[in-house]
Amino acid sequence: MSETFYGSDFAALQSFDPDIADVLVGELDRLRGGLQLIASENFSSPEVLTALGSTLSNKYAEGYPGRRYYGGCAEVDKAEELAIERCKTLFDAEHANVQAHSGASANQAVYGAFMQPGDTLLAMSLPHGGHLTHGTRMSFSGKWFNAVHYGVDKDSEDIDYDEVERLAKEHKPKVICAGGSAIPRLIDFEFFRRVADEVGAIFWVDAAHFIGLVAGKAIPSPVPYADVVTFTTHKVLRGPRSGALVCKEEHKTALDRAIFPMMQGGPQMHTIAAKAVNFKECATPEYAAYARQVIDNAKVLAEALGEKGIRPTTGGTDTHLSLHDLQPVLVTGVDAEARCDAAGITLNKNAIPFDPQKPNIASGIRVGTPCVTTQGMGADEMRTVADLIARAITEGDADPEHPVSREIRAQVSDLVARFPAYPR
Ligand code: DSN
Repeated sequence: MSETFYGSDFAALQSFDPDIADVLVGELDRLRGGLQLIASENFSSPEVLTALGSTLSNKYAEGYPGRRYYGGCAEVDKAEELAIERCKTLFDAEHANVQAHSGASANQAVYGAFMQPGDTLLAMSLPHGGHLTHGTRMSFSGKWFNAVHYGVDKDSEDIDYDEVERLAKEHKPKVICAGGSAIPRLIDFEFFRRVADEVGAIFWVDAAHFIGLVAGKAIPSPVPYADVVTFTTHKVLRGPRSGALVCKEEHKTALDRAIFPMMQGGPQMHTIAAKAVNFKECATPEYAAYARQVIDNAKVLAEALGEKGIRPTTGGTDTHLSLHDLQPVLVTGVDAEARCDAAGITLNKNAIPFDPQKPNIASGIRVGTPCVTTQGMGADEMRTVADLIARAITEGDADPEHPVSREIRAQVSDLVARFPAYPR
């Protein structure tokens, strides 16, 4: 191994390009200085970031290990083989493809492998918790495929399983998708498998949000039930910003071909190496404890916000996120997001099921605990966080100089100083 590792040389960057160096420091300060509650974000380890900032970024390696279209791939082949094997072991999967650049590209591969333009997809509707790439009109998936959407039940606010079954029987989709971006409850994968079998559909789980909880064995896995499971690697999982998929052996060739050469060209070998590091991290007992704590924290946070009148939809959560209805406190999602932002709390406005507001206004917020749990916070801190959020939303202001914004920011500062992100 060479003694000098060329990567992560911040002093060199600072000297050559102080403008970008300032952005990197500014972002690190932002992460350290506030509360990060976006449910799809996390803090990757320095080891993951080191692999990302490596010379593997230089390598063209179209193809798969041992079958590349370029010479010089011996080292990157080792990284991809490790990532594949670790991913298969972590999820007890028959096959893994670790080349997707993102969750959206992994999802594209599902369409590429199993559907022709005009074919029917059955998936959860975006305003009820689905995802852009699950057949919304603005996305390729809604433009090129006939998307039929199920939603949540009006009373339980959880997936309307009766509707899933009815629509599947009526429309006979090629693919049925479970998963999304704002689903606080566990999904009944066995039910979806049965319905897919009854109508002869492929069963696809987009596990981007909760795969990190599966990796930590904190919730049941979709892998035994689904034909294919796509996911991102940067949410609860805590890896690099990227995607991957696991599938049954019988779909391996179709999905590998759909990733490359159908949807992507050269894989990002530095990111694949970082995914390998991440999968190794996720196989440790420390990670499993982390995944359980993420859920425990999310439950406490959801309940504590509920006690302040910020109602959790479905009555709570089983996962890393909760969705809250702000209508009882007469504040919109967009205002809540801005008030929290001014108070040093980063979260996002979110549509709630049957939302009377437009998506860019929204009646809700989504909060998640991956970041604060990485920082080491527990139940007591979640109650404090709920107090801070509730005060920012009900008494705060979008102006960072407003006295309430200042006061809450000072309390946020004290809290995060006790649980530093990326300790110095
Ligand atoms: N945009 C991501 C999220 O925040 O949930 C999903 O792709």
